[in-house]
Amino acid sequence: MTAQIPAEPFAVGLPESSGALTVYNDPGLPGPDLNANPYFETNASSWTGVGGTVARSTAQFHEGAASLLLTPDGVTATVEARSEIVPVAVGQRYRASAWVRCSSARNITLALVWLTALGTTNGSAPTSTVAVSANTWTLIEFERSAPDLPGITTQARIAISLSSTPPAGHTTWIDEARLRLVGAGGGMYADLPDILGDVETPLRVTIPQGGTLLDTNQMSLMAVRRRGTPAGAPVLLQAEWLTQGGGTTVQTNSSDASGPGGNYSRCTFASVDPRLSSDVWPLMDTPDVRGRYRVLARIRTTVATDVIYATIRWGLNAYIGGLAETSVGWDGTAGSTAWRIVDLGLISFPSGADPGVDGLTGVPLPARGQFLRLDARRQSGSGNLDIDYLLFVPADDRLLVVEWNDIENSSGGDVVIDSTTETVYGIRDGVVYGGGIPPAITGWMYASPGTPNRLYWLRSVGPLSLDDITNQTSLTVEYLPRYLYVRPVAS
Ligand SMILES: [Ca+2]
Ligand SMILES: [Ca+2]
Repeated sequence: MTAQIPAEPFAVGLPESSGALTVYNDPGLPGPDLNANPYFETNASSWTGVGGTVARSTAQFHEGAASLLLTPDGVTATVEARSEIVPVAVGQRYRASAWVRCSSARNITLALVWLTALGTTNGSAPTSTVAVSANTWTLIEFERSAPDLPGITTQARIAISLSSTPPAGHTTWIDEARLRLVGAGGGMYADLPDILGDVETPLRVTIPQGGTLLDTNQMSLMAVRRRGTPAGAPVLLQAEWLTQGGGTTVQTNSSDASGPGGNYSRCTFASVDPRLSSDVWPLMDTPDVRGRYRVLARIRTTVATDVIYATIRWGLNAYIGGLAETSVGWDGTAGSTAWRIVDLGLISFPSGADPGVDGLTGVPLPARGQFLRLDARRQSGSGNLDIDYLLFVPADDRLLVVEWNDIENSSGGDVVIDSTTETVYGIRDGVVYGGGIPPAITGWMYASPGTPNRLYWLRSVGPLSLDDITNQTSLTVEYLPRYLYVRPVAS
């Protein structure tokens, strides 16, 4: 028998730092490339030609110094360059994209082919066909959710094709041919490194050069998910993915909105609610779906002084309940036509009674998504309401809102959200410029060992806090590992 000797009579370890974590303002950014060879810089591996040949080519390139050359055999009806097959998950949304260039003006199609575990195609593949000019690089890009019917989709590949028996002279170059998971690109969240210790610990979050946050009316929101697989939580619902209702249509691409293609919805109030609705969402039934979420909408009004109200309604298959209306336009003192992220209130997945766990085993039960509906009405004015996306921020753990204009200005300095001392302050050259009135909601941030910790960061929220989709924030997260009794030797 060996005796366990306490290493040191300390219950607190040495300070740990995450290093700089970059959080992007756009929650729709896709994650890393899922296919192995999108750029063709070294070879043409992982790609197959059908009705023609594929080979690496340095004659043309959109990225780096090489691309994939697809040469039709001149006799096959549909000629295709196919990627390898990669795993996907039902209900998750994927972005397919490729730059293409053809020796002749013609139509070129990008397809996202869903496959079962057996490798058989699952339903018709969504496609996007673009008429390209001769010898001109053109981007083809779209997003789609992996379907769960009629079979189970577990794999996918992308394919670039030329139809109508292309002649051999329709040589086509392909570059940056990518398949990516939407929302996995560090938009509005950062995953913390494994937390040391054996109990939860408060976080000190520093935003270097964060003094730019201290503009009048600027507010930010921080929250944490630290159970299950945080990446499995429902987060982003783009307006353009939803069923467009009364007086509401998807608008052509705007670079200041999130998503490819037509990327926001415009409500002209020409007819009545609902403005946007969704069948059951998300499609995944997992314990990670469960929870209370704060629903935020990225919106703008085309006339600054319009008085507009919005509300979210939800239920199992149709709406059975709703939240109080929220004013999303003119607040009576200041108005803007810029994009803002406004709070519509709290909802739960699932709605109604939820045991949470199997009472016999304690194992968390999967939870189902919900029917969702956004209603909006114009109380006064003449303009439109534009809706970019709905965002679901976990609200059943820690959640904090900072009103930066209450903080003393340390222009050019850092700002700190310090849950160890429960203060928010500006600091420059090691000198504290002072805290102000406490944040509106003070769920100070904690992280836990033994589970993934995902920190949500919404740089600009609230009715007067203008959101720039191209913005990003650098966060440094520090903490002291905490132990129930003693700190082990290895820490
Ligand atoms: Ca390339
Ligand atoms: Ca959008």
